[in-house]
Parts: sequence; C-alpha cells; structure tokens
Amino acid sequence: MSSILILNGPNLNLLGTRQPEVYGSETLQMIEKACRDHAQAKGLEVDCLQSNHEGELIDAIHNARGKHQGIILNAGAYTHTSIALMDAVFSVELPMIEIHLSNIHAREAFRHTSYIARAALGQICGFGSQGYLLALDALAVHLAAQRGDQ
Ligand code: CA2
Repeated sequence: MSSILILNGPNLNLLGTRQPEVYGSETLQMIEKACRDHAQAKGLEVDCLQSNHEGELIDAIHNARGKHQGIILNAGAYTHTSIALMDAVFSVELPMIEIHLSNIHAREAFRHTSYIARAALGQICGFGSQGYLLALDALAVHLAAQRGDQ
C-alpha cells in the first residue's frame, strides 16, 4: 500500500480560528481527518504533520525517503521564501504536490512566487480544503502509472 506524507507549514495550525474568508472555517484536524478518510477509500495510507519550524519541515521531508511514496506539501509562507525546502524536496526524489488553500496567484504579488513549485509534480491552489483531496487523487493516479498498473 502506498503511503503519503501530508505536510503543513507555519500558521496552518491556526486554521478555523481566523481569516475564514481566505482559508475557510475548517480546522487542520478536520482537514487531516478528511484526508485520512479519502486516502483509505483510495487504498492509500497517510501520515500528517504540521510544523511552524523550517528545519522540522526539512527533517520531515528527509525522513519521508524510504517510508512514503509521495508528499503533499502546504509550506505556508515558506513557499515564497525557502530555497532550503525546495532543495529538501529535490534531494528525496519523491513526487510532491504543492497545495494552497487560497489562490496565491490572485493575492499579493509576494505570494505569486513559489520556490516549492520548481520541485513539484504540480500545484493545486484556490480550492480550499478540497485541494488536499484533489492532491491525493492526483498522487494516486501518478503512483499507479509509475507502478505500471492497468
Ligand atoms: O493558501 C495557503 O494555503 C497558504 O499556503 C497559506 C499561508 C500563506 O502564507 C500562503 O501564502 C498561502 C498562510 C497560512 C496562515 O494560516 C492562517 C490560518 C488562520 C489564521 C491565520 C493564519
């Protein structure tokens, strides 16, 4: 069974408490539960982790090698600043889908740049929490094709 790491970055632990007009009203725990249920229905395993610390996110990406077959990453504001996170993703050679709740391209100019995107299989943004489920679907299809499933 394929295992996916769902990694959330800084401030995403605050989901559901403020700015619901931008990020929705669900908590991160609710989103993670929806991901677990969706993954189970697709025959995937998921591990979920959130950290406000860049180094912890990098360690989690390194530790994914040999344990997980893919990564779903919402790097929060580190998306727009962190070459180190981008390098970490390149280093593990795992398919990674970049995800954002909001449409970063329709927001402030500083959110239009993503270092993460260079290392991503693809980017999903603007669909709120549903984006995580779309990312799981996309990874499931990618991994099946990689394995050569019919
Ligand atoms: O849209 C996304 O998912 C973001 O990754 C969220 C980040 C933002 O910096 C990115 O540009 C886009 C911010 C997450 C902050 O989440 C909060 C949630 C509730 C209250 C305050 C912050």
